[in-house]
Amino acid sequence: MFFPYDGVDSEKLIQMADISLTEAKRLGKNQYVFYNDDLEYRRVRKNWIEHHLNNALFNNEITVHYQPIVNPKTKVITGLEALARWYHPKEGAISPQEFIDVAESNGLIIPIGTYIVQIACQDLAELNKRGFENLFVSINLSLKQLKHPDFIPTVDRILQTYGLNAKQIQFEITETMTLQEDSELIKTIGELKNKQFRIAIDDFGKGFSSIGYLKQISVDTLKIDKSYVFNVLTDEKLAKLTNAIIIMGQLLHLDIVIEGVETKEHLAFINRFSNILAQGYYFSRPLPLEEFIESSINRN
Ligand code: G
Ligand code: MN
Repeated sequence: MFFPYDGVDSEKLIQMADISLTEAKRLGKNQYVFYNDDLEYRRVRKNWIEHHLNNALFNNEITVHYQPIVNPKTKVITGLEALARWYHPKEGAISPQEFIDVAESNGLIIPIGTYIVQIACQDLAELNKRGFENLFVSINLSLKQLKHPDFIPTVDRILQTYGLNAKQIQFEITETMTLQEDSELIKTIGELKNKQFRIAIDDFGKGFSSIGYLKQISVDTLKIDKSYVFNVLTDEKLAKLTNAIIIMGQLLHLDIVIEGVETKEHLAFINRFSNILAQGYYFSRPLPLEEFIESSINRN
């Protein structure tokens, strides 16, 4: 960035330099990045989010929607992924990728994460009461949340409040969480397993550490990253890799969920495999609880 064209106050200039540096790092080694309009837009947006996130939680602007996880052949729903949504009365929808990132960096992920677990459990109890007794709810966790010493006691307390069984709850952790040599984290995941919670690896195959994960922790489910199904129709190598991941997962007796199934063609591809689960817009978008209940009642 250039003084004085991009800004005159030092705080803003430092922030711009920081954003340019982050962008350069994102692009790879030995890069430089000039500050530009796109980065400026992101800076302003990030500041806005930081400023409004705290109130969002207290004003109930953050809600939880549910996306069905289905057997793609029979369309039977086995579970629901709980997904956070933020709708600001003036600004409209703010995507979870945007606000979860900010929440991770300023610590708000702890109260937001607890809130999501609480709502998901409350809704699961409601589902059980209304006859959906065999579903599980799958909840995304952030590394910070999982590392917080109060995480397990908080989850225990919420479970007790709603009289739920841990078997109906799955926690999704992503492979970007570095487990390497983090024995504390591995212990926490082991403790969750002992308490009968299900553990899923989310976005499996997106990063570099997937197999390492399977060596270190015991999990129940692999959720194959959306980028696989998006490209299997045109990329033969990726199709074979997908096949290999499914075989590996099944050898390990894991549930396999194919994420991002959007079209009939995607469905035809995944229907070549047996005993897998799938999730994506083809089956359903994430829905508010009541809409999910209504649509399932109408379907039957
Ligand atoms: O990282 P994770 O797999 O938890 O991300 C889930 C996100 O993916 C949610 O925000 C959800 O709305 C989105 N999503 C769910 N199904 C589809 C799909 O079929 N296509 C695309 N592009 N996104 C999806
Ligand atoms: Mn997920």
